[in-house]
Amino acid sequence: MSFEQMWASLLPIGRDAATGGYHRYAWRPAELECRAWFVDQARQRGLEVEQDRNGNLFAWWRPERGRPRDHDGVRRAPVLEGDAGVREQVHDHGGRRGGRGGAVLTGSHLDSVPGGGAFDGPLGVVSALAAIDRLRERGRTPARPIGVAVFAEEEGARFGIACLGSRLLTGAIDPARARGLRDGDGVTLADALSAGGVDPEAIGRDDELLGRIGCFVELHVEQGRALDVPVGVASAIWPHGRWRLDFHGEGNHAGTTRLGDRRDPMLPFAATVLAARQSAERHDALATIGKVHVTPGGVNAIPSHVAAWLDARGPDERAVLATVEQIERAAEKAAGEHGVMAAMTRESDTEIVSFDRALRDRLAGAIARDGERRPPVLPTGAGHDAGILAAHVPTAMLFVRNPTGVSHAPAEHAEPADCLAGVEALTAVLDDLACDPSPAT
Ligand code: HGY
Ligand code: MN
Ligand code: MN
Repeated sequence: MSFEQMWASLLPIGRDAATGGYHRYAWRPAELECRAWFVDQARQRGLEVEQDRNGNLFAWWRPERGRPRDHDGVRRAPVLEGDAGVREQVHDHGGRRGGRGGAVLTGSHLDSVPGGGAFDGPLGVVSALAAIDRLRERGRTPARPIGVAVFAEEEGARFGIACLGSRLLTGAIDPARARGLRDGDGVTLADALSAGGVDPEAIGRDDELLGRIGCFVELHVEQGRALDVPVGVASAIWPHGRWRLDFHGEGNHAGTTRLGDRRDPMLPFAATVLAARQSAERHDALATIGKVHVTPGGVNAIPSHVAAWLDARGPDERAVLATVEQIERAAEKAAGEHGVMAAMTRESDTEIVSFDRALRDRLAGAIARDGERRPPVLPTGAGHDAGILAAHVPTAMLFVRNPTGVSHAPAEHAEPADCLAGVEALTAVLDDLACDPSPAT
């Protein structure tokens, strides 16, 4: 199946016909269908499918048995070499042998935000499978395993923590805390995993699997308007996090409660939304409140409780924290003025990620060698599993141009020609990192 055919076959799954937005939530039917689609595609290619202890999927293309694992690179020394499980720093700067063992992992995720776009996640997975096809068409074979990953619950749209699958794999979240996470219907992650055939007691850091990964290269649609050529390389991910705000007031009748007698949590909530915007502007950061639950949610009832979720990000960690602190103070102040109790809890945070310099340069070199000009290098405000993996293995990202600049919404887009340029770039990268030097080069 070509890239276009794979893309077309995945496209209808979880799509809202009215809006064109996607609803693919971890372990829900649409996302399970996407996972089944991936397993089917992997098996059609004879790749070995593995589901790890944390519900992440991997499709492996392994070197043929009997092939030598090590070789002397003449023009293109591998970043990865040695026995799987040997983990050393990459210190390959431009052609000399760097020491590292393990597989070259690529891939991304198949879950979506509510009403999300088609490209965020799936583009990386479909491109990875298409890149393997291209390598095979060209008679290339891996000298070390190439893996395609589908990480679970990257968006955190169901259980609240973004990159949950990769956080569990790397030990970035306590498994007991993860098991207790609840979705909007009160279902725990433990129960959702059990229903999906994953033993919730077995989740958590997986050193054996991590030890098999030599490096990770995630291809992703660019999520702003920062790229004016088809393909770019990521330099960094901005620090970002999520906080929950709770405003507890007093439920009462909308028609009989005098204004002065009310303890309406909606009022400090509204003040906090405005404060978030002002605070972000003051600190050169970003702050968004995009999700709110009002209890009980009656038109003719003063709410008893408002829960809201704040997403804050920015190029500078201190600025992000200063933004959030100011929002918290504003929430407390506004709550006090209305007889409401306010509380803010941090749900997740991710420090600034600077991608591995040597691997990033290696990617740029491989793409340029392929006849393309050297790709631009750019940071992003969007989070990715690559950002979590980066603390454990050399990690890099490729971005594919997004002409609308829209993401997490139906208008998210990448032109077919740019998608194919992304596949070609990823093919060159995988060839460079994982295959023996070709006789022609
Ligand atoms: O929320 C994010 O930045 C990402 O798209 N998961
Ligand atoms: Mn996303
Ligand atoms: Mn994504």
